[in-house]
Amino acid sequence: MSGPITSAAQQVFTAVVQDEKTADLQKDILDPKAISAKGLTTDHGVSVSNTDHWLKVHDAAHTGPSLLTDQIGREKIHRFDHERIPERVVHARGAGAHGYFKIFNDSASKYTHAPVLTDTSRTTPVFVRFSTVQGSRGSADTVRDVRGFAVKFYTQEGNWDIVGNDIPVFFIQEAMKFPDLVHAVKPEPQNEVPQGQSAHNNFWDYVGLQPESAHMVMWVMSDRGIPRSYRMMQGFGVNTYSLMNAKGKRHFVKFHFLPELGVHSLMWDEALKLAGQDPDFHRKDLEEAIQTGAYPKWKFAIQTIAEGREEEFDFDILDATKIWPEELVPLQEIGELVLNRTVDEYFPETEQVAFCTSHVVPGIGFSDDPLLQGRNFSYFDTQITRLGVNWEELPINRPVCPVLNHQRDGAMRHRITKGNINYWPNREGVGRPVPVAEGGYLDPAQTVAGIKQRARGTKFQEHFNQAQLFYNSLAPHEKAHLIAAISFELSHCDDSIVYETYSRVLNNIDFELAKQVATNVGGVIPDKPARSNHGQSTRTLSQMYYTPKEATIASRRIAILLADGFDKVEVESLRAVLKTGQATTWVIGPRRGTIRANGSREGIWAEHHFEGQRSTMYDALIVPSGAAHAQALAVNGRAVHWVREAFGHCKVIGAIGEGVAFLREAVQLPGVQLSTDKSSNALTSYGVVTVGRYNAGSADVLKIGGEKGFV
Ligand code: HDE
Repeated sequence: MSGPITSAAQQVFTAVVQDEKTADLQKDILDPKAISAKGLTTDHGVSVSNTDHWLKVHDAAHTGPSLLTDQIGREKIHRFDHERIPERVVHARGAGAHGYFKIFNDSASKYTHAPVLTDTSRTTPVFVRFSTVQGSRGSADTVRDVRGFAVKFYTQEGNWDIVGNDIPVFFIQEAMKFPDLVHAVKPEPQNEVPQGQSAHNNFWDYVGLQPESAHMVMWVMSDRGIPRSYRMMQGFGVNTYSLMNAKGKRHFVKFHFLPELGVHSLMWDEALKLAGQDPDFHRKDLEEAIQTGAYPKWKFAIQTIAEGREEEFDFDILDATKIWPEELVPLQEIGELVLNRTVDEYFPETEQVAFCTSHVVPGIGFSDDPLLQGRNFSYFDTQITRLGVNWEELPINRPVCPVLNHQRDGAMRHRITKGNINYWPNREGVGRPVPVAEGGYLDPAQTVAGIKQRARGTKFQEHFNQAQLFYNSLAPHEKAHLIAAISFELSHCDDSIVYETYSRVLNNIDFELAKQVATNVGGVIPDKPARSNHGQSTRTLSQMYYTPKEATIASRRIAILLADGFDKVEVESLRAVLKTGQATTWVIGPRRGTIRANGSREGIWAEHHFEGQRSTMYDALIVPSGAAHAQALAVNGRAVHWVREAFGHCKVIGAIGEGVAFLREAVQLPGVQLSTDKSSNALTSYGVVTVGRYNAGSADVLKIGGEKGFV
């Protein structure tokens, strides 16, 4: 899907990336073209004259044995043998990009003295990695799963990592359960099946026996589990952190990222097809948006609770299976995150980037959230297995501020530290600890008392209130999708204990939900609710709440279906208008090549043929006018299927002139009456916009009308 970067886009791109981290990375960037005069060398820099023939004993007629003595051949093969490193035990598949973070005002100084959150003159470079959780590095992007949303802020006070997800809660309350959860969701041990899916016995067995997962299961089975794009997801820090202001006052805090484009999802049928048609759909989508200059953007917001007020809620504010409802704790939008540069090379950047929840900067701290406490141990440790103990020296991970300490040696040490001092205290005062008053990190003094025991607080015992709150807050079509999703998953479980147990769990959330799922999957159909539904809802949980107020086509992929005999002037002006709105257009035709315009030998180049790319890869499609073109489309089964499938996935469909007749007569969309009345909006809720002959001045007819998800 991604084309070459245009020179104009490249210029914008070079103009905006002169930040400290980009400058820092330049030290390690090799441009092979710039030094190509040197030619090929071994790893120790010696010029190589031949890399294709192993040194061997042979004469003109016979190929003899290869000689171990060939140091060049050996190096090439040995080096290759060691190209792989362990993939992440979770979140193995990901995509990353560079960008920046800026705050709008200094309102957060009430809560924190961290300049990254208070100094309006700063632009902090960031690296963000999005990921799926269950699948391995080569799995598909559009599977149903949680998405990782990990942000590394390269601040002047050191690196700060928010290692978050696109869902605000988690499956478990306690870090120690994590290995069980991950074993249960990952492919089963006996046959390593299934890949990239939670639809199997072990996952549903585990969550059925862990009622604290109920809330999170609702989120993953909702449309949030199949985002349209990484750029259209919320991001959440999930855990409860803390902020400390200049006076030493502490607040508990949750971190949020809100996408400028709103929250949008695929439809399940689309996600399933995309997993085969384009397994890199999200990865390429991120790259394409940045390269066309439609930079992904999020508002950054915090929720804060003053220390001392933590007991005022009917849930424990340290419990990661609970949200802090926004009616109780409003969001405060304080900054903006923008991604404006793709990586130069995947492995050294996206694969080697390593996040740690324990990476905070002065003014930001932790809480006793038991999940967070465990995570603070885990991340550093896992990076040692993946990358070695000196992983923080790797270019993508090293801070932009100076690093000085007496940690030394270890495999792959890069830095060379001068002098004879590698300990503290020392007679020369080298590498002295920094007093808190001068910016040293402060661990606040806290009174801690209690009985040493393996337990969790009382409010941690309640698991269904917020699962109900979430379910009640969904729009009817979102509920229908959720029921279909759980039914899909439980249908893939062939152990009756598993699907029967889970239908019982669902009855603690909602009676109708439990009945419908149990009916679909052959579970235990309840005759009465296991627990009454409290009936409460909150509008910020439905993803419909995040639809942008102003409809936008920015970064949307619009297909133009053409066959020979179309109206060239119309299509060219159409493309120009869509480009102004920052959408990308793609001509799809009966062949890759020039599609001839009406009455002309000239035409327009089709980037793909109908078979090569499917409607699933586009957000909208347009059928322009032209009698011969419309007739040719009408007799092409694949073209007709293209439109029908797009309709089934609630895509916006535009048609002009004879294109309308093609829709009406050949495609025959079920239940839809086509209108050529441009002023009529009646059909937009079906995802269909029909227009009369295209008027070059009016782009409004092409607005993305039907919100995906309405059926
Ligand atoms: Fe992670 N998690 N996690 N996790 N997690 C990892 O670290 C872990 C949890 C999240 O793009 C690992 O570098 C434990 C919650 C993301 O590189 C590992 C627990 C949330 C990423 C690890 C959790 C996350 C990871 C594997 C329970 C959302 C990918 C590789 C206590 C807030 C970051 C790695 C990237 C990765 C441990 C739970 C998000 C093993 C022990 C909750 C986005 O350290």
